[in-house]
Amino acid sequence: TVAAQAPQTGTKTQPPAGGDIPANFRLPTVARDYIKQEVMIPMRDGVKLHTVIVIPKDATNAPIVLTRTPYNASARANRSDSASMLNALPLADEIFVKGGYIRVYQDVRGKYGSEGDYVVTRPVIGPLNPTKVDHVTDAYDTIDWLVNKANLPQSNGRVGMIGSSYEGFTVVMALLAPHPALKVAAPESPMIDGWMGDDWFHYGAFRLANIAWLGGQTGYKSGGPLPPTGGYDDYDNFRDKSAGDWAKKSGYDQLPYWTRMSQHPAYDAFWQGQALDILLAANPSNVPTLWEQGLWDQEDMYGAITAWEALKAKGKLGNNFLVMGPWRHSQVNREGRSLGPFQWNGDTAAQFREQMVRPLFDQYLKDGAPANLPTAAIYNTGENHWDRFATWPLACEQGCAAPLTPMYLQADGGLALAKGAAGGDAYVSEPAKPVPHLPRPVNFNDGRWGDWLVSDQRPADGRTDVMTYMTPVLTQPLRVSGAPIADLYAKTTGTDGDFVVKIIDVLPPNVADPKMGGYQLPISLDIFRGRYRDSFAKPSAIPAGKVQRYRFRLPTVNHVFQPGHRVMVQVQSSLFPLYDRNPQTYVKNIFFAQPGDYKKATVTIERGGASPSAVLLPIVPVTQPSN
Ligand code: PG9
Repeated sequence: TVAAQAPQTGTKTQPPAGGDIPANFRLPTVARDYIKQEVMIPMRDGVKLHTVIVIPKDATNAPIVLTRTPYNASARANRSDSASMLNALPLADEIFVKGGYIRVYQDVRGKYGSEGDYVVTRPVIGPLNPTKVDHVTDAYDTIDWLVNKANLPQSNGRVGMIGSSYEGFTVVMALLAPHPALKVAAPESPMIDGWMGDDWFHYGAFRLANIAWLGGQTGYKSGGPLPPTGGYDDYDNFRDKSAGDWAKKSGYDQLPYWTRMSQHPAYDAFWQGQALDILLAANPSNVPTLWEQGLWDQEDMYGAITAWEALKAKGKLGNNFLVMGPWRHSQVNREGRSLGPFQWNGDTAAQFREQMVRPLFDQYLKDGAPANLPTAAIYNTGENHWDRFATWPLACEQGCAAPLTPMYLQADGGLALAKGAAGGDAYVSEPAKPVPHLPRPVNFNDGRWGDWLVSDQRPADGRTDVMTYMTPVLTQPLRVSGAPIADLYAKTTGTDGDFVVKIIDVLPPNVADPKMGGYQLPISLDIFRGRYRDSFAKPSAIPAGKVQRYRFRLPTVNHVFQPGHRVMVQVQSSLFPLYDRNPQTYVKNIFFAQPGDYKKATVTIERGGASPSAVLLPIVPVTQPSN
């Protein structure tokens, strides 16, 4: 045994009576450089909305930046419990903190701290919303309260709005009848049309990847667990049942929005009445607006560019600016140096915030210098730099300096500008073995969702149910700047079917990073549900065995294929589990297809002759004047 040493005189060696936890432990107070107020702002119907206001300590005459969110305003305004406003607010707020702005986050009605009823992407007042309130009125009433000096004496009475995705949707809603104090807006990848190409469907194909969101968002006022999915591999979890069966098993028959959505699988009045590009074009605002969208936005790939184009058609380019960067969904508010294995020229997201958002907000909220934004700033993903455009797109079907150029599918997997001989390529599309959108096991939460749109397409290339067409090795650079169109002629032995078209940049076999040699980088891809080939509102069965045309627009690109690369097109009939499986038998509502409806079909992609399947590319000379 070791004998205990005698303690030195004057040192405490024994715990105090009561143990080591003092009765009252108080942390030293550190002076915060901001004031945080949590207030309940009354709306016109008496409902009060929970609002977090973060004010720089000595602010006077400061502009306000507002975000309206379904994702917990308190948490959004509290990245960390820091005494520094810079650290307390999200990274993307750095520009506003440095600029001395007042930052406001508000819970939308019915979520987290706000009173009232929550309605998913609540439509504007009218046939789809019988109440007297919507996000237009809630934004208006909130801004009215914020600019009242009696409520917020530190403000200069001017407000900007910013937000991504759902938070971008609430920005756009505010623009439909803006409060006079709303001086500038930045909708970032806003949800504009849930059916055409944003969160819920793409051209009628349902996005299973978002189904869990609905459980988390509408199962609870303040968040809660998502429905159990079964095993790890979502490919298996969703393969043996329809979306409707999955939803039923997950308790979704208790969720009113699921019921509404699943009763409206087509582009009927329910979706048309919510299409914000149409509502904006009918009532364009004069608020300077910066529309942002990622070129590889895996969630809201449709909204910003479509809304901007609708406003352009209304002659409103004077106050509407477009920015598209090399980003996944909402990456614009984080770091933007890379996406998947692709490295960009610096932190492109910080460049957006510091060189585009901040100058525009400073101009209109602080009388700063003119921001001098171009009509469109679009990252050139092949040459790795920003391009500034006085007009956009550079090529399109009608009304652009250049038309679209067909690149035809050819025999033996060829792809060329000249139309080839008539023929066809057949494959069996088997609903029991759909083409995975990522190599299995694919779990929606495995960390690959954000980058999946730049994932290597080689695992699909070579499958017997994926048709691959490719140009020879390019000897000259090839520039595409605009929105390509997929123009397929195909027949199927089924009575319904999906068509996925991908435009791919194939890297040379030998590149500086050897493992990137031969990488198949998708630059634009989408899915189209065949039943909507003649009408999005009124689907119809595909006549089995008869050639039909499937023509649909693909996401916008600004890309240069470099010499040594090849252009590839892949065509397939499923993209699962991201999109639900098409039973390939015409049924009234695919959400509720029965197991016996899912049938194999032989699909033939026609080439040349009277059925010249092609992708129509916005090809333009490599150097283009930019501003
Ligand atoms: N993309 C998400 C979403 C928006 C609107 C409806 C449903 C989902 C989001 O990131 O907010």
